Amino acid sequence: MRAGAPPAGSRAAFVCRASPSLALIKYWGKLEGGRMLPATPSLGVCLGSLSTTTRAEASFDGADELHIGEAAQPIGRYSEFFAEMRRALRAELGFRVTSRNDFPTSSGLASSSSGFAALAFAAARAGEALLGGGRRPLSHAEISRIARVGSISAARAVFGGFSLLPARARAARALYGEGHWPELRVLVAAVTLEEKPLSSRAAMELSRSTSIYHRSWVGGAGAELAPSLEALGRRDLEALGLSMRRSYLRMFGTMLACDPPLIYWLPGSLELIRECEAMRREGLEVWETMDAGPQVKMLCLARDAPRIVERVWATGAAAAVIESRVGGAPEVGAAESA
Ligand code: 2P0
Repeated sequence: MRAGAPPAGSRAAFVCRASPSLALIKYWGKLEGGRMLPATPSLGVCLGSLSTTTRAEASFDGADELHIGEAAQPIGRYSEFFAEMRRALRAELGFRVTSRNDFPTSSGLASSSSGFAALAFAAARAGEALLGGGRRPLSHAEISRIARVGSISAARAVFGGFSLLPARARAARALYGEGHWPELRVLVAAVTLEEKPLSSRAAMELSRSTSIYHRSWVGGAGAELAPSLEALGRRDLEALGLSMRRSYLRMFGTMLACDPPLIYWLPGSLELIRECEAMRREGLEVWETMDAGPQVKMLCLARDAPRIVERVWATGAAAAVIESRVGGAPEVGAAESA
C-alpha cells in the first residue's frame, strides 16, 4: 500500500453512464500477438439514446467481482482489463462492479463499447478517490487505452461525439463533440432482441484464422478513412453513407468467406437493407450499416426520421426501433459507498 493511503477496509465508489460507439467505419480484426490492438482503423459515433450505467467500488481488500444486471460475470473476461487499471493506478486495488444496460446486451448493439468505457471511468475515478494524495487523474487518452484492453471499440466510446481509433493505435481520439451535426439521427432497427450466436471476439478470430479475404479486408480498410473523415467534416451524409456502406459490406464479405461461414444476417436484416435502397431511390437520404449481429442501423437527418421509421415498421422486419441523436461524453460522478 502507498504511504498515506487510507487503511484497508476503506472504499470509494463512482458511477459512470456511457453510450455505445457505433462504427461508421469498422474495426474488424486484431493485430496478431494478443495485444488487443486493432488491425483496421475505425470511426465511431456515440448513440446518445442508449446507455450503460456502471458503479465501481474500489477497495484495498477486495477481489474483483462484476455483475451485469443480476448476473455475476466470469471474471476471466475482465482480468486483463483490471490488471491494466491497477498498473495505471500503480496500486493493488480490488473492484466491485455492478452494471446495467438500458438496451439489449450482446445482440449487436455495441454493449461492450459502452460497458468497458463506463467501467474504465468509474473504476479509475473510484481508485483515484481511494488513493487520494492529490494524484493527477488519468486522462481521457489513458482511460481510452485501458478501456481498449477490455474491448477495442470501447476505446472510442470514452469520448462521446465522433471519435477515431486508428489502426494499431493504443487509444482513440476525439474528432467532434455531440454538437457537430445536430440534425443527424441514427435509427437502430432491432430485427431480434435475442443474444447473438457468436461473440464479436470469437467471430473476429474466426475471420483472422480462416477467411480467405481477411488479408485483403485489413489491407483495404484504411482506404475508406480519408473520404469518410472529409465527409464527416463537411456533414455530407451521402458521401459518408457511401463509405459506410463499403466498410460494413466488405466486413461481412470477409465473414462470409470464413470456414465455417459466418452469417449474422437474418431475413429481416436483408429486408431492411432493401428498404433503405428503395427509400434512397425515392430521394430519401438514409444510409444503413450493420455490426456483428442482425440489427440494422440507419443514418438520416432529423427531418426525414419520422417517415423512415414508418417505412421500417411497415416492413414488419423490426422488433424495435430506437431513434438516437449523437451522444455526449460519458458522465461520471461520486456514488455512495456501501
Ligand atoms: C466496431 N465491432 O468497430 C466493430 C464493427 C463490431 C463490428 O467492435 O474483441 O466487442 O472486445 O475488441 O469491440 C465489436 O467487437 O470486440 C466491434 P473485442 P468488440 O464497433
